[in-house]
Amino acid sequence: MKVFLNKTIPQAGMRLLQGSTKVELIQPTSENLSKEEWLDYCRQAAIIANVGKNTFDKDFFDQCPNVKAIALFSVGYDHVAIEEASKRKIAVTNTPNVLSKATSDVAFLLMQAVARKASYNFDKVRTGKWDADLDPTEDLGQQLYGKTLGVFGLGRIGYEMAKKSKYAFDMDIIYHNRNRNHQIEKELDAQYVSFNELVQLADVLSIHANYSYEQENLFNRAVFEQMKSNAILINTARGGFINEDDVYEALTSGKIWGAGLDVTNPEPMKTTSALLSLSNVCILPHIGSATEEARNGMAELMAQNVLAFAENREMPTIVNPEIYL
Ligand code: 8YV
Repeated sequence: MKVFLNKTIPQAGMRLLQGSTKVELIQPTSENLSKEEWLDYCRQAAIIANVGKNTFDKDFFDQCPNVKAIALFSVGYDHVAIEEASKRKIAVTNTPNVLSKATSDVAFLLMQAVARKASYNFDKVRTGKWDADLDPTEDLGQQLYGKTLGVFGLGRIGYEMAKKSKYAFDMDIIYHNRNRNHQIEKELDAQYVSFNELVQLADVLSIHANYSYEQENLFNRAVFEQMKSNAILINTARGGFINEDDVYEALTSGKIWGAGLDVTNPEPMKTTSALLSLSNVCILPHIGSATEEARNGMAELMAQNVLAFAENREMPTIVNPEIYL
């Protein structure tokens, strides 16, 4: 079966794909494909093994009628029109679990970086503004011990973030989610709250939900107005959740205290973004899953999904199992 792999993935996955007799791997000759060149490759394949944010919408499916499965190198699938894929019986798989620890580590890192003004302070060192004459009242951070972590989206990544925060800083955990999770409530003494309560009560509000376009700008001026003035906003999910003009206004007017972002809208973030001029932010270039371990796990899982489809076996992490009903 012809498989179009747009980028070379870590060894663990390449080995599986290259070792299979059922798979004929197509790889592009150049790194930077135009949309048309990319589509030309996709048209030749039955399975698309995709790294990155290419869009798989109705138009894509119309143009590539031979495609039968899409194996993503990500847990998020907001760039795929799942209903449209399901209608056409196209299988879509993602890479959950293997990146939960790595991604939640970045949320945890950002929470601490913002609380202790790490990037601002590093800039002081870098630019020769490390003042030998200590002012004990200047540039103070805040402690996280005993504060309240609000988790928006208590899935696998949200759970890992809650666990770390609970055990490292004895934080109280509140969460908002589509469904309640009684087991996690019991384990972490976590409390389910409404969206408004989450926003109003959290000292740190960390976004971990699955993104869909209806949630664009969910975190906007009206939400920031309800948040605590000492609140830290963390986003390692998708940039689209946050209205960046509104968060800039909230950060500069003192409505919230700081923000740590591993995802932005658009990505890459424009170097002209006003957010980059602020001292109470820490911004990273979407590195949530960027560890050897997580990326190897993602590569292996993506390859296992591809092989399962090619060998007519159940795909380990299918997003739309309804296609087989
Ligand atoms: C990836 C991600 O880095 O898994 C996701 O949803 O956003 C990240 O892990 C990115 O999608 C690369 O394909």
